[in-house]
Amino acid sequence: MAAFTELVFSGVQPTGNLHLGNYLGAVKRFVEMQDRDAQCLYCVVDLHAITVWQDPEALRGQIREVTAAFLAAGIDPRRAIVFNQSQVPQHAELAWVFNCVARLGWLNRMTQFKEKAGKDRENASIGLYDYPVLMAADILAYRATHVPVGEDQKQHLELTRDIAQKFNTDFVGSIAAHGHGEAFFPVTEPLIGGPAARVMSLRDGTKKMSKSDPSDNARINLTDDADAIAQKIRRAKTDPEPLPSEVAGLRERPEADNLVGIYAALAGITREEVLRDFGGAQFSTFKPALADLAVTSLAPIALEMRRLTADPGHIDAVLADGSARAEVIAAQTLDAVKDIVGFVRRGPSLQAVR
Ligand code: AQP
Repeated sequence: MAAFTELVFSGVQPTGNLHLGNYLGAVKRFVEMQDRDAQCLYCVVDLHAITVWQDPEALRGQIREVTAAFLAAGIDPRRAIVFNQSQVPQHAELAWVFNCVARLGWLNRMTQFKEKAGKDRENASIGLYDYPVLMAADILAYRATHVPVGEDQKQHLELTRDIAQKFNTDFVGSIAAHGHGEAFFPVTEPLIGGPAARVMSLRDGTKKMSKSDPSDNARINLTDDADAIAQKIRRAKTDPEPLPSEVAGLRERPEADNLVGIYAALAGITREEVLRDFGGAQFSTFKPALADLAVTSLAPIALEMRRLTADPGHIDAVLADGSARAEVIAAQTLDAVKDIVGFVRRGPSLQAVR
């Protein structure tokens, strides 16, 4: 592997209905990260997907669809490593070690579990509860330094940092004895930000745009055609006031703020710059401009996704190649972790080699 200064990891669940929030908050930024001096790994996190029930045949299609979205958005599988989690067994293996490092109290604080489990908590899968520990393993199996995600993942990223630090502290002597200095795992930097870190529902500006929203009008799907995109933006909830000329004027106006944020992220500019052009405009002027921009940006991605998903053999080959490359890195981490923890493993331990 070439010597990069950064190692970037992120993932998307193949749970269907990939939407504008996933694109602007995550996938579009994955593409931008390729231009940094970084090894990028982008993962279709299928082990995470089964923490809630998935129809097996549909799941296979959804894994290929997320992969197609990665490629159609501009991720180059020769530069980045594109793979699916279940093909690299080290994710689950490291998650077990981290289950023994993470504390129950830490997981009890995770708000996403509370939201997703709802009132029927006793009936939620153990996987759903343990999701953030597996996420820490996804990231740290590659000792990733940077993780681009949407704002909803902030708490999980903090847990990843806590697990890395506790592992480094618990095993400090063994880490040094095996030649890794004072710390084995990096304290990963979350990359959350930009105007679309949290894209909101088109029907309710206080709710996150989400795959599981029962209203299809609440989100723009990456597979929507031009007519559907334009219609959803036309029908998006707004208030009766014109757009303000200053960002401060978007406070207390969640729907207006959301649409301005979406415009800014699609155009690659700031909210301030959007308001410089549209301050004082009515939504009857702004919405068609936003619809045009969204269609121009998203329609080519949808078209390319359709072309790619028509050839599942090609997608499977991309995933197989990426998984093999990912496993080389993850296996090195796991070998070292086993030595540090005190397991006896097949093959010479790093200590014996020295
Ligand atoms: N609304 C959003 N705005 C910005 N970023 C978002 N992300 C998700 N929703 C938004 C980011 O997309 C990446 C992949 O997300 P995921 O597939 O792992 O799962 P998710 O967060 O569970 O997606 P949903 O849509 O929120 O699904 P449900 O309906 O199940 O809750 C992540 O980086 C995420 O931050």
